[in-house]
Amino acid sequence: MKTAYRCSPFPRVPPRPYFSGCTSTSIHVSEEEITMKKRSVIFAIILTFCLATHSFAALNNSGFESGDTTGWTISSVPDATVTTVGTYYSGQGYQAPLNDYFLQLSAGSGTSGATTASQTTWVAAGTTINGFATFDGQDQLPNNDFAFVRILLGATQVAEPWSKDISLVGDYLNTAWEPWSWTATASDNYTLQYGVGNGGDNSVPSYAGFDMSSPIPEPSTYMYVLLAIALGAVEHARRKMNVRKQKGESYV
Ligand SMILES: [Ca+2]
Ligand SMILES: [Ca+2]
Repeated sequence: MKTAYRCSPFPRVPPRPYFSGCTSTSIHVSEEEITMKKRSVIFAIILTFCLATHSFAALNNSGFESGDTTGWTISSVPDATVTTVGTYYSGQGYQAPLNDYFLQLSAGSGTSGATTASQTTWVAAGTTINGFATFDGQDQLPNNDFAFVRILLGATQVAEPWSKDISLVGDYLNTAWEPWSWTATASDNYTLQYGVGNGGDNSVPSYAGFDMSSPIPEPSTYMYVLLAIALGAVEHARRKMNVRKQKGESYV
């Protein structure tokens, strides 16, 4: 049978000096307050750690909804066009897949490189980035114009989650909007790069379109938050038990 002795003359755990004299009521409130404060601090530390290490630092103007290329670094070849549009027609009609605007790049008249738009940001391990891309091929083989979505670490390409060229879509043909995604296996400062270029010669430039929404933290993030909540609850229970022991409560 469970019996509780709030002011037991023979406490199982020697009371602290301020527990003497049967002043347990006022002491009880004080200990609970201390426990709650400590629990809150621990909980905040765990949450801060989780959010700092497992959430994605969103790209600036990722969906081009500012109506321009704010936040993006542009590298273009001669005669290239870099613009944000809402609709566009070339063989088929294109409309922004996400909200009102998307980025449209043209291959210009260069052959040694592509027209690109790049942005570097911190990506936590396990985070997935999603987007949409389309290739509007204006040329014919052997002039193999191309377009891509690449992930870089510095100058090193670590992934190419989407790419198209004339050899894949056919002469003078284009694609609908196509989804792409990439998941970081390690945390680092990655560069997301969109591009389109000429192949073979420097004429008849092809086009490409790009759009994306704001990245969403992976389910793993929520798992860590749940873990933090669980740890907070365990810590609370442990401290509550300690308070009861100090007051000499028995649960035999
Ligand atoms: Ca958009
Ligand atoms: Ca071309």
